[in-house]
Amino acid sequence: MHDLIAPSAEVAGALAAGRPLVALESTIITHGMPFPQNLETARAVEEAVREAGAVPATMAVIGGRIRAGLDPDALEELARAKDVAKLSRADIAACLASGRTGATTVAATMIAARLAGIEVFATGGIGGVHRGAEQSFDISADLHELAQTPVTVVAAGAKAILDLPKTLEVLETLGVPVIAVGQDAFPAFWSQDSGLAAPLRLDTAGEIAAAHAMRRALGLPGGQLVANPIPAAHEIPAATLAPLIAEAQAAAEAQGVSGKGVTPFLLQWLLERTKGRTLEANIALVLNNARLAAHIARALKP
Ligand code: PSU
Ligand code: MN
Repeated sequence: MHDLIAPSAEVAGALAAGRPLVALESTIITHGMPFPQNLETARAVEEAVREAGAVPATMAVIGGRIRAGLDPDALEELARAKDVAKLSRADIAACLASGRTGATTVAATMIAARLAGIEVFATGGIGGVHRGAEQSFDISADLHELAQTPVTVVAAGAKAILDLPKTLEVLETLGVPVIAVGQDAFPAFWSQDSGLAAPLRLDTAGEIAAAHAMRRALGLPGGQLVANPIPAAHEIPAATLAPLIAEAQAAAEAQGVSGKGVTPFLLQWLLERTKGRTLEANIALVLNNARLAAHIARALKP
């Protein structure tokens, strides 16, 4: 175990016993959802992982260490905290060195998972290429992390607030396998079908685990993006969201929102304009991803 990882008792026990683990991010708690839904969801996601036979490891930087697995008090403190740093690859070291508290994005959670020896990670959506990136250059570090850190990330595709064709192009350039689960289309977070074909399709957790193990056997750096469609009962049709996303985008530009602020701003805007429907869908898809990730983690064990 790396010195900078501080595992909870549950996570330490699971690692020692060789039990399957699933890493979970914390930016979705601090920046992705409002209180108290963030706390309720974080708890429910951990429980979904346990029910599916794996051990959850929610990652966060606290007191100069990377906590792998948060006890109930630490989880609640994080969910209530304001002004928590949003940590990606660029900021995790400075946050650790200063002893401040930070929440991990997909990129930082992948780094933490690798250090902890955890190969599977569940989240909602990954960061990607933002619309207007040809002007703003806003491309999430999540994509580059997928190219270099060997963790399988289960997400519901990428959010429709991003430029999905460009996101898929960058992932292809970086050599990241993008695997749609049980369908040919690349899912678009709140919707099952983005209208774009996914580069790869696999239908079972066992097949996804086998592909992960094969990359390891080949010594290929980088992970896999598993794009798991939102359950049908919870999806919001892309056509319903399209005009709202355009509005949100215009508002972000008008208000000069940039950098790390863009994703949280757009999510909050959509939550308000759909009266919480995007949040409800987000919760359902994260739970669905947590269950699949647990099955993949189990299938990776001999
Ligand atoms: N998807 C969500 N909520 C979130 C995020 C994604 O539904 O809060 C977070 C993830 O932590 C992801 C990050 O890694 O947004 C991407 O941020 P950026 O685009 O600034 O790289
Ligand atoms: Mn960005």
